[in-house]
Amino acid sequence: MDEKILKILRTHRDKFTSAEELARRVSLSKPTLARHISKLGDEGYDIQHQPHLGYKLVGLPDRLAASEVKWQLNTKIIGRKVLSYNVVDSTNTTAFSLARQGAPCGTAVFAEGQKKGRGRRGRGWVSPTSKGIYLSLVLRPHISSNEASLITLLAAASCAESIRSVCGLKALIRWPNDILVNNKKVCGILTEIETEGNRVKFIILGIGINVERSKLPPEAGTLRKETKRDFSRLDLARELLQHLDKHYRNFERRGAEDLIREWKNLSAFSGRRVKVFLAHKTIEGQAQDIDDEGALIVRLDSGFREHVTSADIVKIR
Ligand code: BT5
Repeated sequence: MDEKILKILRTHRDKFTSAEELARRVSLSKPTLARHISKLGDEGYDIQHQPHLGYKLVGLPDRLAASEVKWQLNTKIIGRKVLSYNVVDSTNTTAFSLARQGAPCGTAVFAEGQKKGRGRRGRGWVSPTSKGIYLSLVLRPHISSNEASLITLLAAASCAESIRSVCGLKALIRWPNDILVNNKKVCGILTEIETEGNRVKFIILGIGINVERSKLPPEAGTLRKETKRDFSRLDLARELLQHLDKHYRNFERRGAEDLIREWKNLSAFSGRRVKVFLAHKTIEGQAQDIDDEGALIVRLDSGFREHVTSADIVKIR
């Protein structure tokens, strides 16, 4: 019922809808309608009421509610199903179990907060409630497992682009999975895969973005602190889904060529000297390129070109 009321108010955004008309359209009496409106107010919807004019929606709650994320979302695959939770252990864990139950490609899982947000290699992701975006997507690309890192590239390009367009910030990608603004990490990506033989069965793509200031590790930055623009988490979340959809569909149709080209324009490295911490050694050289499986090509001082598939931290000089 609340959804029906909201749908009408959203469609007439910035205009009053008379109480009579609204009540008639949702088949409620006016007093019952008033109770629903008051409940929506408690949930954070700012609905103005003028006795002679009716109701007008003037503000949305600062929550990533599925209905708000989906409202007139212009995507074909990503976000075709959106679920939103209050606080979960990890949206990646939730998405994993949904994927195992057959959730379709593009299913998006949002949470307001995470109790056990995960980074890579057993590290954590600090996820203060309602201060960031915590999103996991179920993806079912037709690729082999050694191409899975292209999905991280795809996510990184989408994150950087959406931060640029919504916040007006020069977001850069630090290969493989970080987004930096003014050299501070504002976003991290965690790609987890389930395989069947050499094929990818599904991928859970987790994205964490720091929006509001709060207690975060020293290397972290937040978008609110870096930008002067007024934006909402909802605007950013919706923009992110649009970019992910654009890149994902293009990737499915045409492969990674366009993606890699666009990725390079957003890379913090391109030609810079980097230090790469691998599992058993540390290498230093010039970051030259990305290969067609998404590995970073580092030219060592000896001239040898090392293809780095999974490094830990890459430092830029
Ligand atoms: C990442 O790992 O950067 C991947 C983070 C992915 C988080 C998303 S949130 C939605 C989804 N559900 C999850 O449970 N996870 C995903 P890594 O490169 O390993 O970086 C982790 C390191 O970043 C930590 O060891 C800290 O040093 C630092 N860190 C932790 N929380 C941070 C934050 N909020 N902002 C910036 N840095 C953080």
